[in-house]
Amino acid sequence: MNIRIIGVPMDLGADRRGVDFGASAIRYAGLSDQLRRLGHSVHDIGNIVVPQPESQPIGNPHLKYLDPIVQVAEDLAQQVADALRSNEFPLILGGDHSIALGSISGVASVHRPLGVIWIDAHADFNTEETTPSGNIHGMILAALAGLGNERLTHVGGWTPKLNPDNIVVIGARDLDPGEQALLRAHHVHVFTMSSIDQYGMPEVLRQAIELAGRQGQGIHLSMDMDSMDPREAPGVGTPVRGGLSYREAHLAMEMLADSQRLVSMDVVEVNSILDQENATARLAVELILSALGKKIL
Ligand code: 4U7
Ligand code: MN
Ligand code: MN
Ligand code: MN
Repeated sequence: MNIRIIGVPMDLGADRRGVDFGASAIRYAGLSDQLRRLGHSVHDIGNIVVPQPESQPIGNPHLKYLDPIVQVAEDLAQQVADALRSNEFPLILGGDHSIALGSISGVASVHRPLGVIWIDAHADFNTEETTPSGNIHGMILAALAGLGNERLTHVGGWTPKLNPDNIVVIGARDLDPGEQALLRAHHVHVFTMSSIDQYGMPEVLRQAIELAGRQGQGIHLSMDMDSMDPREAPGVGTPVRGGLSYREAHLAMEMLADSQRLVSMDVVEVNSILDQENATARLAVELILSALGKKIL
């Protein structure tokens, strides 16, 4: 496979914490070399330009840094669509999860319909009405489904990017009250940590691939590293106890690779300031390798 790596040093969608170093930390952990060792060709185009929070007005407190976030999303969407049209698999490195607005808008402009598997401690299904924080990284999946502020929903000039019936959230364990109501009202498929405990990751992934790819479409994987248990991934902005184990996450990646349905992937929320000896970035590399075909035997 030909892989195009796109870094997005974004820390505007969260309260500034240090996830803007994430892309660099993942590269430093040896991503390109290891992908090449797997037999892929790798084209790293570097980072796209993202303004520093200190240089920007916060703006509306319910939609903090809306203008620069939308601007980056428009740019990233173009880059991602360009990669796909050049027959390259877009691998987007964050940055906070607001970057998925650009990555998925770009993928959905080429692969329509598109399924999404969103592995996260959170569902990122708030709108400006329900958000407790005003942080846009908590609103991205809703925006992609056409809900919330029009500037977020209309990146690329069209909406919605996703049908809720093809959205699957895995690993959720911290949902806000208004967010829960929206998830229910729009029938998003959510496999919480309790569902994973009850049914096991193999069954959850089998159903997730079936639901996200129901009409035979491609699937985008959005991997928020805070889905992992904080013991495995200490370097994330918003750690929540009771997350995925090392093997549960790897099995999910391996099953996605076996499905041969992935068309693109992003990895977000690695916070190298809070990390311990780059452990979270190294884990991110291992998970990417499993998702892109690395087998134990
Ligand atoms: B992430 C939160 F209130 N739900 O909206 C919010 F708990 O990309 C957190 O998944 C969102 O890390 C986390 O601010 C966004 C909060
Ligand atoms: Mn997230
Ligand atoms: Mn999260
Ligand atoms: Mn949340």
